[in-house]
This record gives sequence, C-alpha cells and structure tokens, in this order.
Amino acid sequence: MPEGTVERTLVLVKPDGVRRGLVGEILGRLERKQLRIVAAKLTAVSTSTAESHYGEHKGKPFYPGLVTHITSAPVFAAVLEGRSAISVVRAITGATNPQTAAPGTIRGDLALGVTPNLIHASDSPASAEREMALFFQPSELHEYARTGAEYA
Ligand code: IDP
Ligand code: MG
Repeated sequence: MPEGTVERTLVLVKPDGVRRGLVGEILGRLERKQLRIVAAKLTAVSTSTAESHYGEHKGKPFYPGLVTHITSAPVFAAVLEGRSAISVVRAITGATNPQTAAPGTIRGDLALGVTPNLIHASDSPASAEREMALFFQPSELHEYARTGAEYA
C-alpha cells in the first residue's frame, strides 16, 4: 500500500492542451497512475476566476499573459483523488519550464512553452481546497471505488 493520506487536487488542462487535443493524453497519464477522477468538465474561465486562481502571481511580469492565456479558450478542469495525490500529480506534471522539465513528465514530453505548459496542478492542501472551490460545487464531486486502485 503506498504511503500518504488520500488527497484531492485540482488539475486544469490549460487552453493550449485543449486546443492541441491533449485532454485524453493528459488525463490518461493520471488515470494510469490509478488516480481517481472525482469531478471533470470543460469550462470557460472568466477573468475574475483567473485572477483569483492565479492571485499569488499578481504583479509578476508573466501575470497578464497568464491571465490572457487561461481565459483564451476553455480549460478541462478535473479533481483527482488518491494517496498523496497533490505531490504525485505535481511529479507527473513536471517542472514549470518545459525546456527543463524531465522526460517522462507531461510538460517534459509535450509542452511547448512556459505559459502554455499544458497543465495546472495544485501545489498544497490549502491551494487544492481553494482551487477546487473555484471550479466545482460540492455536488459535482463524486465518490466511487476504483478497481485495482494502488493510489485509492
Ligand atoms: P506551476 O504551474 O508549475 O505551479 P507557477 O510558478 O505557479 O508554476 O506559475 C503558474 C503558471 O504561470 C505556470 O504554470 C506558467 O503557465 C506561468 N509562468 C510561471 N513562470 C513563468 C515565466 O517565467 N514566464 C511565463 N510564464 C510563467
Ligand atoms: Mg503553481
């Protein structure tokens, strides 16, 4: 049994991932790690939601471009659940800059730029709670058992 408590984390396939047709590839990598999709939807991100979601970056040089990017086309939002899901999804996501992200990670293998780096993944339990509430109502989160669930 892997260590760690069961956590939920917010994943966004960013507009570049949706427009490149990589939603299935990205979610598939997470599902194959036995993370459980407990919520998912294609949704437009309003400017106010983008500014709240990325509030910690307000004032940084890349912030305006980041808000423009995340609102430029729909995102595919999902909540993934599993043991140590927050750190496990961050590891599969890879480093922010795809030029230095490790091969085998989503960004290392597939991303083409720093702002359009395909995926957002929550970085702490507090961030996950805040970000999940921005994108999903409690009624949109589902409970079920996965079979063969190493990380369930
Ligand atoms: P993370 O997504 O790996 O957690 P953060 O530092 O939280 O990275 O930055 C949030 C997002 O802002 C990144 O995923 C990326 O899209 C964008 N970003 C971060 N740093 C830069 C930069 O130096 N140039 C352009 N975009 C950046
Ligand atoms: Mg971050």
